[in-house]
Formats: sequence, C-alpha cells, structure tokens
Amino acid sequence: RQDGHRAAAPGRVLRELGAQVLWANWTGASTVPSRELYPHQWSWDSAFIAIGLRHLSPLRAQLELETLLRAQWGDGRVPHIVFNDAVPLDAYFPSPDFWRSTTAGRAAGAPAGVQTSGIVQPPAHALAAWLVHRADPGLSRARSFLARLRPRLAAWHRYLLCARDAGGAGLAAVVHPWEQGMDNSPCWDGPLSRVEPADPAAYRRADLDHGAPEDRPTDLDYGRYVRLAEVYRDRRYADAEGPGAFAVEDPAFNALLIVSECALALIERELAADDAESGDSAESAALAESAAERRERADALTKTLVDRLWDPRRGLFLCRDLCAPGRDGELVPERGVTGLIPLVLPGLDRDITATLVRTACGPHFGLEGPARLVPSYDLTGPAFDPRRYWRGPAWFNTNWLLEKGLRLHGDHPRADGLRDALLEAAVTSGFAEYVDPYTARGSGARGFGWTAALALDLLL
Ligand code: 9YW
Repeated sequence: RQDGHRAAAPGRVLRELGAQVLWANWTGASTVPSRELYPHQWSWDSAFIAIGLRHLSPLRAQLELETLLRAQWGDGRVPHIVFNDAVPLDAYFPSPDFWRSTTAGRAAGAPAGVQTSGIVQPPAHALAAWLVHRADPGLSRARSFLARLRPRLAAWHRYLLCARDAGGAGLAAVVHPWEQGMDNSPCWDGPLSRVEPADPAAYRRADLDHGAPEDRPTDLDYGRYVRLAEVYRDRRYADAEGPGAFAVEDPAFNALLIVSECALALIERELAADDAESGDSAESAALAESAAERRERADALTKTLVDRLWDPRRGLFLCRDLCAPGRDGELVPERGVTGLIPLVLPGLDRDITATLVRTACGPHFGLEGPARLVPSYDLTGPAFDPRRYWRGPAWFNTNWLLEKGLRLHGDHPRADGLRDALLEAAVTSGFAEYVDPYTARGSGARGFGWTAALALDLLL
C-alpha cells in the first residue's frame, strides 16, 4: 500500500514522459525502437511496445501487432525486422538489399509487398496480443482483432515448433544470435567461435554512426553475424537441410514460446466462447480442443526445457549449443540473464523457481545488492562489461520479465523492489536502451521504445 502511494506522484510524470517517447517513435502503423539507431520495426520490440501502448491507445497497440504480422512469411516465420521503405537504405545495416527477402525468401513464402529480414526474434507476440485484447475487449471484438491474429500466431508457433526443432527434442533452436535478441551475450562466444567472420570491407556498420563503439558489439562479432546471415540467405532461408554453423536452444526464447502458447490457448478459449454465443458450435469445439492441446504442449515443453537446459549446480538454465561435438551438442557454461527468464513459466517446479530467485539475488546477478537491476550477464564472469550491450548492462525487457516472474510465483516484495528500481532507472536515464547494472547510468539509445512501454506497463 505504502509503496503504491509513494509511486503515485512521480507516476504521473513518468506516464507523461513515457507517452512522449511512444508518440515520438510512432510511424503511423508501428513503432520504431529508436529514431536514430533502429529506424524500422523490430519483432520482439513490437510485442513489448504493444504491451505498454495498450495503456495509452489500445487501437495503436492492435495496429502495432497487425503491421508486424502482415509481414509474416508463408512458412509461418515472423521476420525480425520489417523495413520502412521511406527510410534511406544506408540508415541501418543489414538493409533490405542484404536480406533480399522478396527474392531469396520467395521459396519460404516471404511477402512480395514489403521488405523484411529473414531471421526471427523471440515469440512474445501471442502474449502481447492477449494483453492488448484484455485492455479493451470491446474494441478488440469490434475489429475482430483476435480472430484475425489467431491463425497467424498459430502458424508462427507451428514454424518454431516444427521447422526450428533442430535438436529433435521439441524445443525451438535459434540459428543466429540476433534471433535470440541478446546479440553479443557471452553465451554465444563459444558457439560463434566456429564461424569464419565476413570480410569487413564488404559492408559498413551503420550502428556506429549513432552508438559509441565501446557500448556496441565488436567488429569481430559483427563479421560473424554477417557471415551467418549471408549463409542462411544464400540457402534461401531453408531450415530443412538442418542447422548451419550455429544452432542453439535458448532458455528465454523457449520460455517466451511456452508463455505465448499459454496465451494463445487463452485467445482460443475466448474465441470459442464467442463462437458458442453466436451459435457456431463446430468452430467453437475445434477452438476449445486446440486450446486444450496448447495447454498440454506448454506443460510438456516446460518439462523438456528442464530436462535439456536446467543446471542444478549453477542454479539456472543454460544454452545448449547444438553444433558442439556430441550427439546432443553441449551446454554452454555461461551465466546469462536468459537462464533466469524461465521464471515467467507458470508450470515450473517450486524448487526450481526458488533456486532461480536465489541465483538472481546471489553474487552472479546481485538483485539484492550490489546490482540495482539484474544484469544481462554474470557480474563475476570473465566477460562481464558493465557498458557493452548484452555483456553486462541491465535491460528493461529482461527485468520486466523477471518482475512478472517474481510476482507470478508470489514474491511480491521482491517484485515491488524491482519494479521501483526499473521505474526510477527508466526516468533518470531518459528511457535508455540499457543501463549500467550497478549505477543505472544509461547507455545506447535514449527514448527507446520498449523501455518507455514497459515502464508504463509497470505503473498501472
Ligand atoms: C542491432 C531493436 C533491437 C533489439 C535487439 C537488440 C538490438 C539490433 O536492437 O539489435 O542492430 O544490434 O539487441 O534485441 O530487438 O531494439
């Protein structure tokens, strides 16, 4: 109660400032993560942005997700970038002429009318769609928002669960570090070391026009990102031949897939109820059955996640490098924040959730001191760097997910503490892309989309 009261006055200012960021980044049909650094639409950014935008404009939040899903490929993949053709080609690299979605992606069903990348990002979209619907169910029904999105979300999950099951155990694999969203996490150092970097003379890093080099991935990392993307493109984005040089089962990516399966089950139950009301009992029964299957699948995937990625000794989930020697590849012995994110899963065993919370609070992530926000990587790890992107800084989306996880499992005091720290850091950093986990000093872009959106979401 008292906490709520304390947050009330600054809350009004924060709401105002957060709204300014989201209005400034709105392009008419979607939101850019950052006007300078990322001037197109990014997939998981849009999911998080919609979650915040629903508090300001449920209509815009719906449009955000609709615009993204309109760029979905025929094979079900949702591209990680949807390009805005009004933005000059050299404003962001890799640009549409690198990805060549309308030619190289044709066999995989890339849409003809819009340019996109050919890789994906974490599937937070069904979760976002459900939350956006809940913000204004009347508007959602009037626009048939869920009914229009459901087949697209179902095809998206099907793509990940089938075409991306490179390990054969049921989990989705990412084939590029950009797909997982934490681009230069030290978790990728081992798997990436086998990738021959592309020739640096063959491309120009537009990110360095706006970002400080010491805050961004290194040139060597970029060379490897470019090589992996090139090879995938030149294989026409086909997944059937098996993984290329990089394939990883990642805890956060799969946790978001499971949470989104649960959300898609809720969406189907809601649509089943609507159909029953309007007398379409066959369609209603089919949707209800599909929802029940998704719940079961979510439980089964949660068990598989534990079987394949849980490390009881370290007390967190690890990434599985499928291209490492061995029948099943091997676990990557690095502690990244990705390994804590499965805390958002409703079906995790109690002892695992308790262990995850202990790990978050212990020396590696410092949630109860010395860190203010949970870092992206182990504070005591050899590769820790409080400034460099996903190698140490704290990010708002991962901390928001952990706040949700703590609350889901009933740890309200810690969730409240994390929420207050997030709100303060969001405002004092000018809605930075990421912050130093110890001091909360901002780095990277300012006026960053999901920072503003998720702060707004925490206010309410
Ligand atoms: C890049 C847009 C994206 C995020 C990613 C983040 C970064 C793009 O920005 O990648 O050029 O480095 O790592 O998670 O979606 O905000």
